[in-house]
This record gives sequence, C-alpha cells and structure tokens, in this order.
Amino acid sequence: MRFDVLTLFPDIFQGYLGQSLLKRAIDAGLVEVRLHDIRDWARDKHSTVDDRPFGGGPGMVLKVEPTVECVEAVRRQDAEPGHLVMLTPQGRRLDQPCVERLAEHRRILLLCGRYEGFDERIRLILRPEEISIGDFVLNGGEVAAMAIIDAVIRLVPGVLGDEDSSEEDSFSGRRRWLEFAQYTRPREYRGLEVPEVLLSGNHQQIARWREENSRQRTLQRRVDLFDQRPPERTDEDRAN
Ligand code: 6GU
Repeated sequence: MRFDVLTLFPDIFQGYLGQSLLKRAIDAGLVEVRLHDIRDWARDKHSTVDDRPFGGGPGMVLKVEPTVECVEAVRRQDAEPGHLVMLTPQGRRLDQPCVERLAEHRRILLLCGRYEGFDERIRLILRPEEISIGDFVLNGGEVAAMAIIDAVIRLVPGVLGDEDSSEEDSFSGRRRWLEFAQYTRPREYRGLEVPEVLLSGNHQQIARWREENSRQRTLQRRVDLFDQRPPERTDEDRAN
C-alpha cells in the first residue's frame, strides 16, 4: 500500500510516521508513505502557492498551477496512477465503509489544503474524491490525511499483529456496535471491581456479557448506529 501525501507542511507528518505500528508496517515493506511539498512546484522566485481570492474576502486560496502540477508529477512517479483524495470539509464524511473502500486501492494520493480552500479549477481538472473527517473545521487537511492513513493501514493484511483484531472493532466488518467495556489488572482499584463474569473463565457467558454491554453502550451513546441497521433482539427483549 503506497500513500503519497501532497502538502505545504510535510514536517507535520514526521512524528506520526515514526510511531510504532506505522513504523513497523513501513519497515516490513507493507506500507510506504511519501511526502511531497507542493511548494516545490511553485513557479515564481518567491515560491508562491497561495493568493488572495478573486472577488475579495478573507484568507488565501491554494493556487491552481503548483497544485495540479504537483499531483501530475507525483502520479507519474509510479506506473499505477493511484486514487486521488482531496481533504476538504466539503467532502463526504469518512466512515468505516469508506475506509474499507479506500483500502482496496494499491496507491492513494492525499491532497491537503490549507488557508480558505482550493482554487475551484483544481477540482475541475483533477476530479478528486473529496473527503471530510467530520463536521468541524481544521486548519488544513494534514490531520485528516493522517486519520485516513491510520484507519486504512489497519486493514492492510499483516499490519496488525493479530490478523483478526480489526474485524472485532466497532464499525468494522459486520459489527456496527460500540466496543464493550474492557478491564485488565488489578482486579480491584479504589473500590471498583472487575465484573465477576470476566474472571469466570466461562467463554460463553463472557461472550454474552460483552454482547449485552456493547448493545447497552450503543443504545446509550450512539442510538443513531441502531438506526442504520436494527439490532438483533435478545432473549431479554423478548421476555419483556
Ligand atoms: Cl478534510 N479539512 C479541513 N480543513 N477541515 C476539516 C476536514 C478536512 N475534515 C473535517 N474538518
């Protein structure tokens, strides 16, 4: 899986790329992340990459020529042109099905904007898939690009130590419920004890407890997830 990140701030990614899970995946040759500074494609001697909007208004707009030429040059670096993603609050909201779809690509280009936005001709020429990570405003697409890389690499075979563990997560695969409560040692802390059933060694009872805990949490915190697909009725529900 190869990611090419096109940004005005490549340094933002350095700390993240050295992080353990991603670093291991990169060292193992499962994931490659290349950073490209859009400023390197600026044409004038001041390396201008942004300018004031025609028609007036606050802020600066990312210029069309360096951005388009950067994307085109980066695409040519590999036989596979890759799937182009533009990070923008105007894009479709990222969710796990979207992450799963992205993970099917062998190469993804992540175009990060800054300032007040992109010159509209960048969209018209490059026809990117536009993605947002939520209904809030970030200063730029870099943090969103890291979120995408982070979510997608979990689905690359071999990246997670335990092959099964992404299947178990909330939102992944068939599950759409939130994770159940987890505990580790000690058994008691400040009077709070680990639920007895988790210490019982009875795997069937543990599975039932976890399922019910997931269901309760989802109901209390994210009832909207139930709206997407009705929850299974439990024996308890049927009794009531
Ligand atoms: Cl992808 N970019 C920016 N600037 N803000 C956002 C976002 C992206 N997703 C949510 N907010």
